Amino acid sequence: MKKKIFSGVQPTGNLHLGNYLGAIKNFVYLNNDTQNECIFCVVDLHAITVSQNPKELKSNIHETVATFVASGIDPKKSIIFNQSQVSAHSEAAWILSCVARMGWLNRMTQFKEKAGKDKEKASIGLYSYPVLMAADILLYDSTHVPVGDDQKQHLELCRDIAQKFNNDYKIDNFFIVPEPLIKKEFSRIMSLKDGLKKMSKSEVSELSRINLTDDNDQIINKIKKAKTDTLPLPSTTEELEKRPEAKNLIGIYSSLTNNTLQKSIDKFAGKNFSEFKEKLSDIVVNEINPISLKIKKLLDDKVFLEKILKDGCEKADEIASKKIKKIHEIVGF
Ligand code: AQP
Repeated sequence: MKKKIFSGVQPTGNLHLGNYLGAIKNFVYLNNDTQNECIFCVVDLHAITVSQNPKELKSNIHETVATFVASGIDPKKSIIFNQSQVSAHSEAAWILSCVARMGWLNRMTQFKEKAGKDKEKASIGLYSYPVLMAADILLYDSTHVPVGDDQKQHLELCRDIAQKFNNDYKIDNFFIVPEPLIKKEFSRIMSLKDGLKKMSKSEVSELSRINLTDDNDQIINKIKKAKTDTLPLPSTTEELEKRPEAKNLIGIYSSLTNNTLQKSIDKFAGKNFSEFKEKLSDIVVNEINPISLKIKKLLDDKVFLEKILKDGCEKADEIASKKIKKIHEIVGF
């Protein structure tokens, strides 16, 4: 049985090392396996759950497609499209929002984090975001969803929605209950300025993240300025656990070198951060520089990027419109 893979990335600019290591690198790996049918979506409907500048949104959509391709996703093997161009997503989201329960959504920690103290002023879209995410996934009978650790709770909600719909309408397996694909280690990359906060596109400080469009000097400078403690690097995982900034940097190193955490600890135990940071900079530059150069080149060819989206939309629409038609029949429209 072929695995049906679906995942999305918001075109909110500043795609970073966290998005790459938590999600996009895994997309590339899945794209390269001929046993998989992959769909990678630029989730622009999700992006407008917080205010966006329309001109920037358009260019961020292009940047996200360019990042997918520059990282190694082949648009001939995988479907790449933007969500707003396939109307079944919005339609299915409404129907599924009549299946999802308020109590389930009230538990979503990402809404609490993003809405902050002023929940009353958050958009309804930000609150119901996970229902749209469920629609995205379920429309394509996706069996597996590669995401970073921060999306785990939303995926559990998607599974609950699929099961409740199947039960309510008494149709076994109409919606496939998808499995998360979350890497065991290094699935949450943290801010370079605070090892307890996730690396994020919307963080104001540029020094908190390594953008995939950063040049070599920017990367080296950001790693040099990354927060650390004053002790030498630890020699055990127990000690590392208590030092979030060191854990994050060692985690990034391990992820990029395909090493276990233990191997990286053994390599740098007792060394000072300046020596380690030099090695880390080399590894990050080595991985990100070719991607950064390709992104810039692809962004000069908007016609090519638009063609990828147009072709992808046609393929995605063909699948999604069949599914939404069946959903209409099931609910009695
Ligand atoms: N820090 C992270 N570590 C590991 N994985 C991450 N992802 C995001 N941040 C990290 C994963 O990247 C994929 C795309 O994320 P997204 O852009 O759709 O949404 P997000 O999780 O809201 O990303 P950000 O950077 O935190 O954006 P803002 O600041 O706009 O909210 C997802 O698979 C996600 O898990």
